[in-house]
Amino acid sequence: MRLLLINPSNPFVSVVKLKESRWNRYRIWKPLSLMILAGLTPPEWEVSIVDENLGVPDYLAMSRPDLVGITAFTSQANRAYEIATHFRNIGVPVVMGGIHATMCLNEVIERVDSVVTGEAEGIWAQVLDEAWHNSLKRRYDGGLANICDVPFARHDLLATGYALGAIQTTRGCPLNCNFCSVTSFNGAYYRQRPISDVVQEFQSIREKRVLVVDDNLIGTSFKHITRTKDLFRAMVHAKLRKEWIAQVTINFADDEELLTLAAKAGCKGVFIGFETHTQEGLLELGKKFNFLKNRNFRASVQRIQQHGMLVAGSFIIGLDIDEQGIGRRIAKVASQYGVDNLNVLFLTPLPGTRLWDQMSTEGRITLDTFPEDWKYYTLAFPVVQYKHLSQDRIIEEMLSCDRDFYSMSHILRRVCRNLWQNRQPLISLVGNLSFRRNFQLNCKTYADFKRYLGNSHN
Ligand code: B12
Ligand code: SF4
Repeated sequence: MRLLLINPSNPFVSVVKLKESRWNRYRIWKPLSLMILAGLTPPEWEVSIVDENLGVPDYLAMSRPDLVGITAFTSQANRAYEIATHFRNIGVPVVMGGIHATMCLNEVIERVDSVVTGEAEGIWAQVLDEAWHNSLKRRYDGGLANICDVPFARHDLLATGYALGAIQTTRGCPLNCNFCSVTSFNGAYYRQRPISDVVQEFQSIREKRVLVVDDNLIGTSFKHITRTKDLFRAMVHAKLRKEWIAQVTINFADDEELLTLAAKAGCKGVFIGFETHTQEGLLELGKKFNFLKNRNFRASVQRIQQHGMLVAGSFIIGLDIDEQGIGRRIAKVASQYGVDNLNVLFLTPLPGTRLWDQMSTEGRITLDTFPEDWKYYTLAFPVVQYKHLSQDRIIEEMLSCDRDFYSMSHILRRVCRNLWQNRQPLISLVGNLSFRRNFQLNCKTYADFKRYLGNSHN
């Protein structure tokens, strides 16, 4: 029996725009969910993975699978349905799982043969067995997996074309920020994989560079940090010789031993969600823990950088407190913090989040022709009514932020600093140029988006 697993593309997501920007090739990650599903699949199935981010194949020319499994974030849902329709039309059953299928079960179940909600580890074997015997159910629920059951992902699949491999060491987050899906999807309990599994799996990754996909690698308590340090020690001991990047909270900067061990274990950069520079903003987003009293963000960023790591900062634009001028303000704050890269996203209600409930109750969701409009839920489009900023205005704010932060003079200043500090100047240059190019491409994308809004949503 042949199983084909598919990661759908969304043309609005920058990593897909490889033709328009060659810099994006350095940002392509392997789709971990499908590699884990492949890892859970018994050997009697012949598994292959198609990642449409690297190009959409001619499905008709491929040998016909017996079962298709599709994953999708919300922004990939439209394309997922197109693929599902194609395979169902030729008589191949389609199973869909992942975050969108879990949050929008009723929508998805109308468009595929079977939906798997939650995490797959506890249920995938049963799904396959019933597919094998032609008795697929319409719905399965994996719930939250026992973290020790997470298998090694099939890192041997998808051999070429990727800048980074991927691995996951923890799941879940207790913090439940209002815009984020993680607590409702992966649960509030922070689950950590056994250290020996993580180290062994790291060794099986082919790529030199790896994305640790954890939402927060260091966790939220002393106990979590102690485990993270043990993990780093084991990675050093195993002489992995991998270079990796991960998402952490700013609290990463508060523990010198943690920073030293992370750098020794191969950490080359961290991604930190600052979200906003004001206390009111953090309260609005429910991200209170970022607001440690008297935290000096610049000093915190510098402490991380002193260990040779790059810091990419993420901010959200479109909070109720944001007014005209917020774009340039964010660019200025990010420069003051001294981050090496800046990623600004529009405040976007994703299904299943507290923000979604709030925005829909208040009738503020403007792009609401679903499923068509899901493709704009990439956090790079303004999909709701913002309190003080019209849709045109907020796009201008986003562009002015990027124009400012990614001006050639600012890029050169940052890269010279990296050179001077001997802190990955090349990666910093590539990262900055990639963001700058995507900003240029976005100008055209926004013009098209405004036309779409004008025509279909008045
Ligand atoms: C890594 C990551 C990325 C990487 C993806 C790399 C890659 N190639 O996979 C990058 C940086 C590219 C990325 C981009 C985006 N991301 Co992202 N990302 C994540 C992150 C941190 C981890 C995802 C992951 O790999 N998890 C590990 C795997 C094993 O878990 P999983 O995907 O959930 O899969 C399990 C189950 O869902 C299930 N499953 C999944 N698929 C299938 C399919 C079948 C058939 C079955 C049976 C089961 C099944 O089984 C798996 C094992 O249990 C998540 C947060 C999170 N905790 O999930 C956010 C997250 C998925 N991202 C999110 C968002 C919003 C985005 C972006 C839209 C915006 C952005 N700029 O971040 C873009 C969109 C990309 C696109 N293509 O459209 C949201 C999605 C919410 C939603 N409703 O869609 C999340 C949840 C974060 C959040 N704060 O809410 N992301
Ligand atoms: S944004 Fe980060 S800290 Fe907040 S709930 Fe999501 S994963 Fe947790």
